[in-house]
Amino acid sequence: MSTTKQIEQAYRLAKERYAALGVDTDGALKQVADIPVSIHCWQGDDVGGFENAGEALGGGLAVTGNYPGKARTPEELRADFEEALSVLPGIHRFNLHACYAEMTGRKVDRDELSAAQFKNWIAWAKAIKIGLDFNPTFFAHSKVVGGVTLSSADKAIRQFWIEHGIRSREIGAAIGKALDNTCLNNLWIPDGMKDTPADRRGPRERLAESLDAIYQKKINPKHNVDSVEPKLFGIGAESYTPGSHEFYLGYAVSRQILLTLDAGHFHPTEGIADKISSVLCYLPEIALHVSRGVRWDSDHVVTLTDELQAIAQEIVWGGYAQRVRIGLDYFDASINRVAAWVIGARNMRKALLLALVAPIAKLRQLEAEGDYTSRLALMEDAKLLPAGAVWDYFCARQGVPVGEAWLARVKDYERTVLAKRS
Ligand code: RNT
Ligand code: ZN
Repeated sequence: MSTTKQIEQAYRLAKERYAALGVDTDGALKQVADIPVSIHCWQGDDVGGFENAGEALGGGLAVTGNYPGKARTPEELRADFEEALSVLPGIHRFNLHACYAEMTGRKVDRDELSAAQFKNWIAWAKAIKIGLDFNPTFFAHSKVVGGVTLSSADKAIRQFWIEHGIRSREIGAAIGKALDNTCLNNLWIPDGMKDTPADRRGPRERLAESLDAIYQKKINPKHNVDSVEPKLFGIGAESYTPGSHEFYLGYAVSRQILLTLDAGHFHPTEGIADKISSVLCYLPEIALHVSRGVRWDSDHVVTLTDELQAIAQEIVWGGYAQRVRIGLDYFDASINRVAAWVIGARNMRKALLLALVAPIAKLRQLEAEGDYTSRLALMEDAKLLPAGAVWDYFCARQGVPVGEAWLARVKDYERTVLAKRS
């Protein structure tokens, strides 16, 4: 491991190298810490939640692996997340799902949930000074009948889920108000069909109607902002999902709510980076679920791929840091879950840093001059600029372990805490 002196020396050299290309690394370090990344609660317990409803996950979501030590209680999940936070540089939020409700006394169903079941989460977030985001949970429940919720032909089923959506917005508003920090309320439904449908129109029209019922009530956008998340397909919903990209893009633009682009929800070679500046021509803000698709899975731990870097470049180079709510979305039960959080979150921030130290002004100038040869040449050489030294220095200044040193801490937590869970 490097000493503080070595880290500083390496940074000084890197800074000079970057400065020659017109890049201000000190400025980049100031910015990169302040971009909030919302970390999903569900990596900590395999999308289990705490309702103990005994329902299988379903909805095309599948978590594989049985690595020991998953959080079994809200207290454990909170402790695990704090452990992850302790090795993460920069600002983070925590993204809750409605199924992480804590029943106090009477068990309430999803259509009766209120902020009361989230008061411990709110108190905790306040205590550790993080913002919270929220998601209604439209899966792992007996009222998902025939794989559908808000698009169901059965009015009673639809109504139950509409009520859940309404309750979730009220919870989001209570969270935002209590924390004085806007809560992103993201809606994703599993609705779809395994095989070719005979009616593509009905479910979509019903879905739009259900959504209008959920979003009818005006809520102070300082407390809660709403977003809808499209998906191309899921396991068991391979042929049709009413909530497709076009459906929700049109819905979000016409209702002026947010759209959530999940990196794993499109065709395997279709990235979301290029969609950011397109959608932001028509919406004030969007949300991201940064994920990694692998073949038919859309939820592998985020790694520092070209796609991730392209996403971060679009956010940073486009000047959209204030208009894109970055969130992570993946779940892997085959490795240490705290480490999974850490790896994905650190990669997200590494990608943001890489975008911030790229010689973008120079690249833009070359482009404006029509010198595409030099643009390509610089873009490629810039890939091996000493960003690692900047990242190490950033981690050191943030008071978190440098390089892979975080792993020893998480392994220690595994030995002393996680391994004791049965
Ligand atoms: C599912 C969506 C959704 C979920 C979470 C658990 O494909 O990506 O965001 O991952 O709601
Ligand atoms: Zn998602």
